[in-house]
Amino acid sequence: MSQRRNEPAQLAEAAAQIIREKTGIARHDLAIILGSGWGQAATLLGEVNTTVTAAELPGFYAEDIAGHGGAITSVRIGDTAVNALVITARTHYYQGHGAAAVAHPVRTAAACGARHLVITNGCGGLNPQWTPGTPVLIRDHINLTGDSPIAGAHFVDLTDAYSPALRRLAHQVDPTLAEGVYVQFRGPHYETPAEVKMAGILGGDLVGMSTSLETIAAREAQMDVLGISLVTNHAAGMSDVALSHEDVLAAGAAAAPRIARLLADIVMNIARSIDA
Ligand code: 8IG
Repeated sequence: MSQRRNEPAQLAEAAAQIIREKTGIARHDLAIILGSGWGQAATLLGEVNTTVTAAELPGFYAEDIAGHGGAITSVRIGDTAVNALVITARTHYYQGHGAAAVAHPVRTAAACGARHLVITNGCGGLNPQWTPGTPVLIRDHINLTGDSPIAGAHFVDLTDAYSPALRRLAHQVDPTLAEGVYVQFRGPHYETPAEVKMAGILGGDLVGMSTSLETIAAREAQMDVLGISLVTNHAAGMSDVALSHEDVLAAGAAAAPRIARLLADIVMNIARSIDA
């Protein structure tokens, strides 16, 4: 293996080592990435152990975007023995640091021992019935970035990339949860109405700027992935109103308590299945 290919793994191991030291926990079983609108969930998940800020960890970009935090918090899930990493220190592809930087938090979680990854995001919805505030399970994705976090001849299978078993655990919590195909665009601009129409013709239901590259990295690391989107806006052209980041944040804030409860219940269900 070339030196270049090893670099992401070494950087993730360096960050994991700091997390082990600062938390005093040798192994975290589960990781949860909190996207736009999902921030309140952290307080419901369980007892907080330690928070490590992005600035303390190699490979993380302590960015300053409204609605995006920047830390990794170690939480013991409910009454289980499962230790989870709650990650708000996410790097987006549109920040321009490349796909490996996007994958780094996922690889760090894997290096901490995590075999399960819950990825959340805020996104636009194509189904007009999905009003802002609707949570949707990700069934599959279409990666329109044209990029991959994987370098070299490592041909990772993406069949069932979004674990059917974890989706069943989520449906136990809420059987009415819709499922959809997530389409990752590069961003940071929102789509044109024509691009949203294209996404629909391709088989997409949700449009966003994250998750797909993270899921690819997680599957490379053989983690089981659950993806949950919060539809914070009708995708461009699907309603009369123009898109604004402020409206997106407001929809996220309005849905926050409900969504936090849902995520906490789903994570608890996953933690119990790990604990069992
Ligand atoms: I929140 O409508 C959120 N993120 N690409 N399109 C894309 N990303 C988003 C959208 C959206 N809403």
